[in-house]
Amino acid sequence: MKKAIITGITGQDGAYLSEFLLKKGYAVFGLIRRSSSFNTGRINHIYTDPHDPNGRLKLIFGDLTDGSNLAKVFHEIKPDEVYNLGAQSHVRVSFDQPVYTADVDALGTLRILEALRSVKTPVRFYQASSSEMFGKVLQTPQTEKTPFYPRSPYGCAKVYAFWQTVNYRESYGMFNCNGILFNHESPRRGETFVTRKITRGATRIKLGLQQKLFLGNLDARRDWGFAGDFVEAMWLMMQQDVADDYVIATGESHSVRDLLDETFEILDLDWKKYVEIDPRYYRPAEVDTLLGDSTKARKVLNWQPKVNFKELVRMMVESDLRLAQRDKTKLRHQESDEEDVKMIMAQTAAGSLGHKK
Ligand code: NAP
Ligand code: F7E
Repeated sequence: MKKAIITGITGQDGAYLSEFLLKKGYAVFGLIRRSSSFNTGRINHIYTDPHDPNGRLKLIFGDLTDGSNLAKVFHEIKPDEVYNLGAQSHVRVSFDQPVYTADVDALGTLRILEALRSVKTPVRFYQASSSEMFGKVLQTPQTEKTPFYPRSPYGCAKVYAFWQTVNYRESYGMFNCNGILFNHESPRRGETFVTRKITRGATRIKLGLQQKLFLGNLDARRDWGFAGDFVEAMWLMMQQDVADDYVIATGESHSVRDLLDETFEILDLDWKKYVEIDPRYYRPAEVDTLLGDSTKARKVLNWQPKVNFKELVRMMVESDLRLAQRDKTKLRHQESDEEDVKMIMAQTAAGSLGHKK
């Protein structure tokens, strides 16, 4: 049975990739950070009892800032494949925490590469590189040959990790792949990324749970795909005879405004009545437009996306509508529970007063 280690298993891609690898028959080992609150919501449905000898998903505490722990984990597990999906992945936040972002996203990758270099069994490494590396694009559409021009601390950290992944491949003959993935989304997307922020906000507005939606730059354009499709490409890269780097994208670009049109139209609402611009969501430097050309992946990996933009938005709206409905029901129950508690307390007070008399 093949063994895979996934860093960032609690994130959007980690959840989809775990499901995918478990279906392929892998034993999956996920690195998780200690948290004061539960952070395994996206993988609870596939988590098995840690004492079950047949359980194929195991979680291990670890952190990309702790190299000695990474080395220990790799030596103990001796994985066939390592997928490095862990990152401080929010571009806006990287401007507030540039040093931390570099520590996790850039040096974290280097720590993994150094630890893997000393593992004696053959191991393949996947690095979650990003279209953010193209930044202020020097060519459209972007391919594996397009030079990088990162526009954020996040983009810069990912460029560093990209080149170290290549450098370790060329210096030590390691099987290292970079997947240069363009934006990919899903119902499991973090709530502060723009797609999910919009589908979540719009569905809550529809059900009366929220009045307004505050956004930043509506003119930015992205090549948005479905995360479930994109994790297949990660795995395909790791099954090739030769390690290489691939752009993974849909080849279609839409603006944030298009996303608003599509989402609010499904809900039969006019977004202009609800959306307000909040400068807090602007970035010091913006990536205006991204469009990927994944011809190489389509030819070599025989990969292609299955879900298009419209289907993706509908999938996210339907899922968020279900969650909003659940929140509304919970709120109603909370209100009636509150009434019940008040009534019981009033009756108890009256009773205990009566008892005292
Ligand atoms: P995500 O949902 O933000 O998940 C990030 C994961 O990294 C979470 O599991 C998080 O753990 C973990 N993490 C954060 N800091 C860590 C640390 N110090 N040590 C170990 N783990 C840490 O991201 P995603 O969308 O799944 O993306 C997966 C990877 O692909 C990331 O590297 C991202 O930068 C890259 N990428 C994403 C896209 C995209 O459009 N989604 C495109 C290109 C590249 P907690 O749950 O504890 O926070
Ligand atoms: O922003 C604009 C914002 O945060 C998309 C990460 O997964 O993909 C992601 O990075 C665009 C930007 O994604 C809001 O200015 C407007 O132009 O959803 P986002 P991102 O920055 O493209 C890449 C490929 C990664 O690798 C990253 O890890 O939308 N925008 N208004 C907004 N963005 C946010 N978050 N919130 C707003 O209110």
